[in-house]
Amino acid sequence: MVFSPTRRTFLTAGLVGAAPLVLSGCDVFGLAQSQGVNDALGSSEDLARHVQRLLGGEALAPEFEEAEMSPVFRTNGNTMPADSAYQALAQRNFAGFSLAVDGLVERPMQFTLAEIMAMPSRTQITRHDCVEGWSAIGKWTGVPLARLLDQTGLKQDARYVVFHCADDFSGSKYYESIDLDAAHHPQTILAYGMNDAPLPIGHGAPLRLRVERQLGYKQAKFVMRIEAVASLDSLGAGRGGYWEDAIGYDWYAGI
Ligand SMILES: Nc1nc2c(c(=O)[nH]1)N[C@H]1C(S)=C(S)[C@@H](COP(=O)(O)O)O[C@H]1N2
Ligand SMILES: [Mo]
Repeated sequence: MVFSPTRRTFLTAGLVGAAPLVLSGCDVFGLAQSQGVNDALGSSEDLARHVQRLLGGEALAPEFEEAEMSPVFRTNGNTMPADSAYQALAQRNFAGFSLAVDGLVERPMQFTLAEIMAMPSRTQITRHDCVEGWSAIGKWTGVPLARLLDQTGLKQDARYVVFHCADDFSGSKYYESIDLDAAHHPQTILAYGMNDAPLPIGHGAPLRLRVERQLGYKQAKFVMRIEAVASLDSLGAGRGGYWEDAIGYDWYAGI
């Protein structure tokens, strides 16, 4: 055991409680675009992230039994990218697909689906929590993201991993990002299987991210390219993800 209950209570009350205060203070003054507030937002999110690490360390998200799997796992968000290149790949059952891993890596690489499926895999039964208020338990099979990053290597200045997706909302492609701790977490996988079957298109075929200690919108579907970056500033509006930029969802989104 790492912390006594007293210490845990203290940390939770003292630190987790502090982060929303910083945020609402920013909103009250309507300064959301100013640099100072971006710094404040950054540090409060950093704080929430560090507190989760402090309390849970590299803890695993809960895993469930087969009997606990949801009979229906609904889809959400986009269920079929409009992109014609994606649709051409889908028609060939993704035979011509390859995943690009580039940016601040030592060796930019392309991985075919066959190569990815030949790598060591992980299967996990986890609960997906959507911020809109629904959850579902499903079984995911895929390659640990850490195995791909082992192959490409990361440059010293890499701090985040960005997922570029095939689908869009009104012409803006979906994207998400996670930090390197989440990227190397053992339950962070690029899933190609769901519930003992190939990942359906509606759930993000051919590859979708599972980053199990974070909310549903972080679980990027239709991942075409992974990019290692030093900063999220030049990605979209700079908040690290499609919904973060569009409607201000939290970037870290820990659960
Ligand atoms: N590319 C992409 N990824 C996405 C979305 C999306 O619309 N496009 N929606 C997100 C949201 S809000 C949720 S809750 C989950 C839904 O995953 P599911 O369709 O497998 O249930 O995917 C997330 N990842
Ligand atoms: Mo969601």
